[in-house]
Amino acid sequence: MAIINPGFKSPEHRNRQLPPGQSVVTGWPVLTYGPTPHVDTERWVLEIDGAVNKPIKFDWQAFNDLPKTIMDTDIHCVTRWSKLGMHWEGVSVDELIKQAGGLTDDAHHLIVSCYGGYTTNLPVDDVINNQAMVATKADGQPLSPEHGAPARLFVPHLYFWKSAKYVQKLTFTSRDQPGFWEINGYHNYGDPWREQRYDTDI
Ligand SMILES: Nc1nc2c(c(=O)[nH]1)N[C@H]1C(S)=C(S)[C@@H](COP(=O)(O)O)O[C@H]1N2
Ligand SMILES: [Mo]
Repeated sequence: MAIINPGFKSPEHRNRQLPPGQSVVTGWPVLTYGPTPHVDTERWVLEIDGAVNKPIKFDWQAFNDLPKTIMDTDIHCVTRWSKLGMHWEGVSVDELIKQAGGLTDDAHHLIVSCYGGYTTNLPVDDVINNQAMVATKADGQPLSPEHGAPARLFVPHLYFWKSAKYVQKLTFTSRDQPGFWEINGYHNYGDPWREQRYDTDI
C-alpha cells in the first residue's frame, strides 16, 4: 500500500517545476536597479508605438477600461530564486497590439521603456499569443511601488528581468536593441529552462 506524504516531492517533480539552478522562495524578493520610481496614476501614460498601424497612448482610466486577462504561473529570477503559483492580472500584449491597429510586417522585436530609464528587449514571438501582459495586479493585490506600480510587463516564460517594472512604452521594431541588462553581460533572450543567464551562455 502506498503511503502518501503530501510534504514529499520527488526530484523528478521538482525538476519539472523548477528550471535548472533555481530554488523556491516563499516571500517575494525585490530587485530594482537604482531608486524605486514612484509613478502616480494621474501622470501615468502607456504608449504603443513603432511598427504598429496606429500608434496609441492610454491614460490610467483608458487602460483600465480594456479587457483584462489572467495568468496563473511561476516566476524565475536569474539570481536563482523562483516563486511558484502566482496569480497575475492585466491587459494582454495581444490586446494592446489590437488597440494599436495591429503590427506591421517588419515588427520582429519589442523594446520596452520604463519610468526611471530601465529598458529590455524581447522577440515579438515571445509576447504574442497570450504569453505576456502589462500587469497591474499580482496575487489579487495592486502592484506595490517596489514591484512595479502602477503597471509592469509580465513575461513569465523568460527570466524575470524581462518583466520590466514601471512600463511606459512598448516600441515594436524591425531591429533588435539590447536593453539595460542585455548590454551589461546578461543573455539577450534569457530562457530559464535552457539556463541562458549570461551573454556567454548559448
Ligand atoms: N523598471 C525596472 N524593471 C525591472 C527591474 C528594474 O531594475 N527596473 N529589474 C528586473 C529584474 S532583474 C527582476 S528579477 C525583476 C524583479 O521584479 P520584482 O522586484 O517584482 O521581484 O524585475 C525586473 N524589472
Ligand atoms: Mo533579476
